[in-house]
Amino acid sequence: MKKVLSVVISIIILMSFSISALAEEEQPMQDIDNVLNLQVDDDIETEDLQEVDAQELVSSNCMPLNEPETNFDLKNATELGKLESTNKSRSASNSTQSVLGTIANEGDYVYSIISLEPNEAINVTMECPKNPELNYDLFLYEVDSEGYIGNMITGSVTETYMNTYPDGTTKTLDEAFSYKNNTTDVNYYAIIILAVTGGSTTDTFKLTVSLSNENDLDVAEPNDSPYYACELSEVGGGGTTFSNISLHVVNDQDWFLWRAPSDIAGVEVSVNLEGVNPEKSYNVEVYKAEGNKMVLLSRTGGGAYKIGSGVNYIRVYADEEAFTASPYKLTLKPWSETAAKINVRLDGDEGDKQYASYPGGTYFRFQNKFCPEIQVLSESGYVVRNQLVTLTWQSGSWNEHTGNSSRVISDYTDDNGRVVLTLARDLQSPNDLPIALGYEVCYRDGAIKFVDYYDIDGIAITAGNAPAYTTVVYHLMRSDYAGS
Ligand SMILES: [Ca+2]
Ligand SMILES: [Ca+2]
Ligand SMILES: [Ca+2]
Repeated sequence: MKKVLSVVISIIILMSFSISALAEEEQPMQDIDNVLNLQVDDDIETEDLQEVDAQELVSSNCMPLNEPETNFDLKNATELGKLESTNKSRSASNSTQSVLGTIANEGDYVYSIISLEPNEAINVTMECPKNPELNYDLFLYEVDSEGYIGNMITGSVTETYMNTYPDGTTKTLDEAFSYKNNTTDVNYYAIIILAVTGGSTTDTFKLTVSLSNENDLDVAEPNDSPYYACELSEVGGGGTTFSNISLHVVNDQDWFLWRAPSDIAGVEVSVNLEGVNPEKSYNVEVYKAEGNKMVLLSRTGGGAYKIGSGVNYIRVYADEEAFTASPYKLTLKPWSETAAKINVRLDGDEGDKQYASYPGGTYFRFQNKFCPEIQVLSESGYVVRNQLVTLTWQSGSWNEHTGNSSRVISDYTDDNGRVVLTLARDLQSPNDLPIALGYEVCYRDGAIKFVDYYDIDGIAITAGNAPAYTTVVYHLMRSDYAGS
């Protein structure tokens, strides 16, 4: 035990050198009692992907939808080309129609009247003119049989902000809403587009309206804009999948809000369609709100977005061409850049004999190869990507002047927060592992008797500001047959 203690002290001294050389801030040294209280734990926890039914989620009210200052009077407005309301001739359970329009002057508005039968739902999208000088908003109001405006029902009032999309298009986010007629009456409504800022006789907007049966809508609806985003629950370290959601018509779009914790760096967002051609998919975008401006976040590749802590908005929508209505699953896999925990699975060349009970206690044993697998996690349990991990090996027997007394090797974690650091006899410097001198001897009694010669070495693994992982290990020189 005395020997183990002296090796631990020497690891601590070595670590204090390497840490002060590597890190900006010196870490507090661990006290020896803690270091000695070692656990023989060679598992890396892998948190499973959690699954959450969208039924359990609630609508957020993070972005309040204010009524416009304009008192709408349809007598002063232009009616857009008539939209076809529900009629018996519709064979499919839903229908989609689009109309283009312009608004010449700031403050003017145009409208379209639509009727909804009981249990009928509507999805409305307004693609804004591609002109940063214009800001148009979209509303749904009640109207009576005389055409008089009643209460505002819903709307979408984002401020124009030109995002550049991966296909090169530069445009502001579409205004959109969805609504269900939950009454038992046929009701009339006015879809109104208001030119809040600017006007143009040439820059067109495109209004798309879909009607469907409310039974076709998923449980998270209405959620067609950040104003009605569905709030996602906490996302686990292994990621979380949200199910029981769908795109039911071509212009349905689903918005989700995720409050990311402070140790977030990015998130992989993916959508998997259920029960259809796996090559088909929906689009996913992540936005930050700056007031009422929706700012598209940049991708680092595939479905991976670099994001910040706090409120992030996720948008799922389909391409118009070749749209397939389908249920889908939304999966979030977060990662961090803030190391808080180091998990280690010790490994080497001793196979199933890699834990040995010698007089110093039961510790990991290797001979010519030591290759621990390391996983770095953040405070929230998110994997820490691209994190420099350093392994310091300290011989318990070699003198410093021989050049064989220590090795320091480093590498970066992969996308799963993992890295394997290898010291072995046959590797080049600095990964070359010196042989053990065999200063410790242990006679192993049993059916077959052996004498083991070994060193007690020290190991320290550090990553960022996470508490260091330290342990003593047995470094076998040879095992001699001593009779049976
Ligand atoms: Ca707008
Ligand atoms: Ca939906
Ligand atoms: Ca929706």
